[in-house]
Amino acid sequence: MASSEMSCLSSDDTEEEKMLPLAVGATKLTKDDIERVFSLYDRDNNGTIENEELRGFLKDLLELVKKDYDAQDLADFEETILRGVDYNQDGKINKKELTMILLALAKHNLEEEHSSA
Ligand SMILES: [Ca+2]
Ligand SMILES: [Ca+2]
Repeated sequence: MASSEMSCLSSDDTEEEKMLPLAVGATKLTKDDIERVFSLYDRDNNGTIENEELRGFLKDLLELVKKDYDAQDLADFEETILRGVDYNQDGKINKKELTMILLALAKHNLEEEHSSA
């Protein structure tokens, strides 16, 4: 009957590739992309990206849009993101909220010339 073969769930993460779909300039996001990004950052799998997870996510995001950033930029960025997409105001990013961020980013990639000094 059911041959339980213990399908190996062990993930070798030898390669340290953190490829965000938007890094390659994707303007079309699939549900898979979002799932992938979400699970990449939601390390404890509790359904939200928060605290250090959020910090890491924001850092990666900021690097995409800005090469030179400092702690202040990161703090501003976090505030902007949370104010913009944290609909339930819990200071965490859930999958729905992440979707909004990724969509906004994809749009940003398109427009690209929104330079505010
Ligand atoms: Ca989490
Ligand atoms: Ca939230």
